[in-house]
This record gives sequence, C-alpha cells and structure tokens, in this order.
Amino acid sequence: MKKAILITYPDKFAMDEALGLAEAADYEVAKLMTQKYLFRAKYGIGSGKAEELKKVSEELDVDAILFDERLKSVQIYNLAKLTGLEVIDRERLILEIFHKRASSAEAKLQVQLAELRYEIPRAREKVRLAKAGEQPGFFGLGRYDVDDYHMMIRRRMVTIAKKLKRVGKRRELYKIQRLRTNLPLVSFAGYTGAGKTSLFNILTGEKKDTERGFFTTLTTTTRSLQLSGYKALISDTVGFISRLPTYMIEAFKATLEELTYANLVLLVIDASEPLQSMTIKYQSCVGILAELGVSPLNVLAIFNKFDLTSKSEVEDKIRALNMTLEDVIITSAKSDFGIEALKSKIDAIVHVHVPNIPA
Ligand SMILES: Nc1nc2c(ncn2[C@@H]2O[C@H](COP(=O)(O)OP(=O)(O)O)[C@@H](O)[C@H]2O)c(=O)[nH]1
Ligand SMILES: [Mg+2]
Repeated sequence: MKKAILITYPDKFAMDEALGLAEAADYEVAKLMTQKYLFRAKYGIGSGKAEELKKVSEELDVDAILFDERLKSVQIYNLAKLTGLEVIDRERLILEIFHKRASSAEAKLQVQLAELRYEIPRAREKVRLAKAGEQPGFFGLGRYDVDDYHMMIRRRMVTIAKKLKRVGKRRELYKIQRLRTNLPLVSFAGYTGAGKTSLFNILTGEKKDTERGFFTTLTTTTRSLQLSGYKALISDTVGFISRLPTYMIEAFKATLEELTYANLVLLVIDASEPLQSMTIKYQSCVGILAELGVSPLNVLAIFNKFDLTSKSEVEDKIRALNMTLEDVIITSAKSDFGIEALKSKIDAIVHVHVPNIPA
C-alpha cells in the first residue's frame, strides 16, 4: 500500500469523504492536513503550508501527496518539484478508484475515456513543463512535441469511443456469468464516507474468505455473506462522490454496473449529516439508481453513524426524506448498533430471491 499525505478542507464531511476516497484508491493516509482555501496559484495551498508539507513528507517518508481539489498542471508540477513526490489531485484520485474497480469491458473503456478526458486540457501544459525539467508525474513527456502529444490523446479517445460501440454483447455475457454463481447478490451503494466499507467489514466479519478466489470474476471487493442456512454474495461498491465532474459520470455509472444485478441494494446514508445536504445526496443516489435500472423495491436505506446523532433527530430526517421507520434500518458501524437488525432484514428480503439460473 502506498503511503500518502492527504490535503483537504477542515470540515468533517470533506475529511470523511477524502479519507474514503484515499482508502478506496488503496492509499494509507499517514497524515491529514487541512486548509480552508485550496485555490492558491502556485501550490493550491499557501507557501507556508507548502513548506510544512515538504517537511512532513520527509519526516513521514510518504510516497504521494493527495490533494482533494482539482489542480492545474503547473500546480502539480510545483508541488512535485518542492516535495519530490507524485502529486495526485482529486480528479486523478477518483479516476484511480474507477480504474481499480472497473471489471467489465465496457467499464474499463469508459474509465480509459475519462482518463484521456482528464489529460486533454492538461496535455500541452504538461509537455511544456516537462521540457523545463522533469518531475514525478512528468517523466518522459519532455520528448514529445506539444501538439503531437495532444493529438495522440485525441486519437486514442476516438479509438476507445469506437470500441465502446462494440462492447454491448459482451455485457450480456457478463451478466449471465454473474447469475451462474447461483447466489443472491447484495450490493452497497451510497456516498463515499457514509460508512459502506465499515458496515461491509462488520457484516462479513473481515474474515479471510477462502472462497474468494472463486469469486474474483466478480470484483475484488465481493465476499460471501452467511445468512440463515444459505449464503449470499455481498459487494462493496464505488461510492457516490460529491462534486463529480460531468465527464466522469459515464465511467462512474459503468463501474456501478453490478448494482443492476443485485437482489438488494443497501443504500447507506450518513445520519449525522445536516438535512439539507443529506437530501441532495439522497436524491442524487435515487436518481442514479433509477438510471441504472435498479427498482426502488430492491433498495433498503440504512441510516448509519447513529452514534453521532440522536433518536429524535434521525427520525425527523427519515420522515423528511419521505420514508417511515419500518422502511429503514438505523445503524452505527462504530458502536455495532443495529447490526443484528440489519442482518435479519437482509435475510428476510434476500431469502425470497430464488436466484435465476440461465438454461
Ligand atoms: N462515528 C462513526 N463513524 C463512522 C461510522 N461508520 C463509518 N464511520 C467512519 O466514517 C469514515 C468513512 O467510513 P467508510 O466505511 O470508509 O465509508 P465509505 O466511504 O462509505 O466506505 C471512516 O472514518 C469511518 O471510521 C459510524 O457508524 N459512526
Ligand atoms: Mg468505502
């Protein structure tokens, strides 16, 4: 696992989300640094903070800097030059997560396309900077002509777009392959930072799953879940991400493909979040699930982080989102509150799903 320093905003939700993203991309966060304003011209952060960053990165011997905002090439270059480390901005971090999670041919192509779209507005500047002196993240680019590099990326985008048109059939094969595993599938959904991975780990007991090799055709984050007298598959998905750039939406949806095959989608909501942003996030989750073709009947809402709030507050929020207490499960991955109720509910919903085995 790569060790990193994570730079984000000093508020709980930004920090939880950024930590969730770092974790999903397989970085160990050695230190979290915060600053209110991340748009300064030279380094994103102020010069004083940048000096502190350099010092801390040497002390902790980290491999990378994760910067929880969009950075221009020149800012990445300046930070890389100052610290000697690879600098990964928010968009690249998200792309790394999608890259790791994309399992179908279509998802892989969508992610490659998004990676090239990330590169396009930065291509010319990156080559220019590389010619001025190579830094981590800019290696090898100096040998390109500025316009040639830009054109090369454009050409690759065209090739991928063509391939994308042809992958439709494989997608169907992939679906059948999944159904053949003959077990019901439960999938997590919800915003990054809501507690999906924590709940996933509790439910699956973080045990080394000996059968996991068998399921690697699904995703690396799918394990078996023991229910009353039978097993289901449970998978931790890419979380929904706030401020997701439009050019990444297709890639994002493609990596969430498995939700369409799930017998039950566990939609995790951070119960401690203020109602206003909770509502926006909830509605955007519902919208994307609908676009993916997930039936609302297959979705169970989980209000997690109950330890950070109160019974009356959570109940008010549940009503405000037009749900009833019977519709939802309230949990705390931290105190284990509601975990047994969650398991029983999953069991009750999933056991009626006799999986379809294609002839
Ligand atoms: N207080 C509290 N923190 C939680 C709870 N569940 C998760 N967290 C924390 O919230 C952050 C994000 O959790 P994680 O499971 O990675 O969220 P994910 O991005 O949805 O997978 C982590 O720092 C967790 O320790 C909870 O029930 N209570
Ligand atoms: Mg997670």
